[in-house]
Amino acid sequence: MTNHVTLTQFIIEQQRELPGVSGTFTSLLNDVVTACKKISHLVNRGNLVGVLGSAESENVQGEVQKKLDIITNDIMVEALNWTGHLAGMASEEIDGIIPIPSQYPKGKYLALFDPLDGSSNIDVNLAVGTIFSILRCREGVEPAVEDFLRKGSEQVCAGFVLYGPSTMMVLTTGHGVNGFTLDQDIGEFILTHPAMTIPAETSEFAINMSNQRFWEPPVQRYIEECLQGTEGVREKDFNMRWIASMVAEVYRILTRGGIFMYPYDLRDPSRAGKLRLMYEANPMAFIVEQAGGACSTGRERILDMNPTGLHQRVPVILGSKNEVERIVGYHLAKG
Ligand code: AFP
Repeated sequence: MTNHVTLTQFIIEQQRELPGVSGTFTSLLNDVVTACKKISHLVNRGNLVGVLGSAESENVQGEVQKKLDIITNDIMVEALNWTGHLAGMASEEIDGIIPIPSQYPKGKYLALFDPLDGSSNIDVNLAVGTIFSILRCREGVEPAVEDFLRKGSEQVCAGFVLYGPSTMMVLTTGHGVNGFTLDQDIGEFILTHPAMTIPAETSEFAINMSNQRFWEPPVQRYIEECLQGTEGVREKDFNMRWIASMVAEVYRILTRGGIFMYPYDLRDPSRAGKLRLMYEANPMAFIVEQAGGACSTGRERILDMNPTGLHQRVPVILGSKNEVERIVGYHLAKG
């Protein structure tokens, strides 16, 4: 019988290598895994359990919430708030920080999450996911917003779970990227994709083309050159994908390379982009860089950004390193 490595075993063995490790982080990760298994089950059951469709509410970003946005947020909070591993939480669905109820002990980590990314896909039965980011917190303090507003390069761990044809967890603790598949029969994530790496070259791009007229010249130039294919300066044909679910796009890039962009958008100068720094861009940037790829706003490495707000939006260009560097070069050359 094959000796499968479970996610818990993998993390315990990885943590053993590090000095002074208490096991708290492994336990915290198990809390996240428990929540994501519950979410996976609900997403899979869909309308059999009446969870699809819109709720009668908007989130802090002014977006109409799906019922599952609210339910999955509650699942994350309820799985994480009592275990004593966290000092506080922040969610894409909630305005301020989420404190740990006073009756529970506080831990030394902060968790930030997008409980159901790509939720507009849920009613059409396409891939959605959960994205999470773990930061260390000063011990013994009641965390304030400033404690969460730390550079992406300070993340202790980042991961996402893709609820697709199979449920996958992709994880980094700063020592490469590993992928685990949920074995539904035994309820365990099993290491199936060790040491994931993103090829430096690609001929596949993902961008919402309907926003083309709002892009800045460097992105216009890059996409135009891709579209010219063998007849243009790139001298090769490109393929396009757009799933409208960042977890699914990043997973594809981790498995076969590619470039994903939600660039700066001239529609509304007060909103630098669509994606949120703390819940989407930072964790994905950590994962992508750990897999050998790159992630930039076009002008700045995402992981170097000093966050200014819990729900700050940023332009995101990520994926195969050579392509990201080319687009950054176009920004530096001003188009
Ligand atoms: P939702 O969670 O509101 O569906 O947004 C998903 C997302 O943040 C990201 O996962 C997608 O890549 C992107 O937005 C899709 O944006 P468009 O709706 O412009 O295609």
